Amino acid sequence: MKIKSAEFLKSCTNPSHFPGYDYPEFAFFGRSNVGKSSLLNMILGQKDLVKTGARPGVTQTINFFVVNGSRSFVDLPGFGYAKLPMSIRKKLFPMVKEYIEKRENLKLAFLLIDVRRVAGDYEQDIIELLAENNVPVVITLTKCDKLSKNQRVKHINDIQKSLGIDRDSIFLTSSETNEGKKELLMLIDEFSHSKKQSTAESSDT
Ligand SMILES: Nc1nc2c(ncn2[C@@H]2O[C@H](COP(=O)(O)OP(=O)(O)OP(=O)(O)O)[C@@H](O)[C@H]2O)c(=O)[nH]1
Ligand SMILES: [Mg+2]
Repeated sequence: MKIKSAEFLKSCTNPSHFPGYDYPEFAFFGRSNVGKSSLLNMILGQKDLVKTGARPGVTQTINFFVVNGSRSFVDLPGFGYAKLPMSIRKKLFPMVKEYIEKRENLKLAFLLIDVRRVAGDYEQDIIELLAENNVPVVITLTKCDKLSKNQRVKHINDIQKSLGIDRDSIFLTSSETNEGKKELLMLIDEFSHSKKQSTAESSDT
């Protein structure tokens, strides 16, 4: 997929305000400060279309972007960061949960994990919610520029173990070096035409 245009559409906190279009939608999940907004800018080839910041909790609304007039990309707020005030964390989880439950056009979720961390309860909760709603998920490791090639191997192993998944389900990225951009855009292409399994179908298998 080649990015020809990318526009910010709107910020929402309430599902009644979500856009009504049925463009294939791609959403970015992950703890605060993991690099969701930066990865979106990287994929879209923009410097600062999406607001980023060094302090956790920059994104506190669900932000919709229309790409090439035919795809929807969504920047979600992160939570699960101990430094965020409890009042904010309490508000953000139900918002993200509702988003997952309501978006019929959500084709693929990118779950971002800082390559230097391991997966914990936060990631398990998101994976569970996505599975319950039949949304496929790709594990996307961020900030890979921070580690040498050798250091990465150990970290990737640890993340794989903490999630109990195989290496093929993990993608490496860096918003600093554009690593992983081509691969993620290929995935987006592939999933743009996928049909969501109904709950009845998935319980048969
Ligand atoms: N070195 C490096 N820094 C990164 C990368 N991605 C993000 N950062 C930095 O990490 C910080 C957080 O990035 P954001 O993109 O705002 O993170 P976020 O996940 O959107 O955070 P919230 O909106 O608070 O949930 C910023 O200071 C970024 O510059 C990366 O690939 N490499
Ligand atoms: Mg953000």
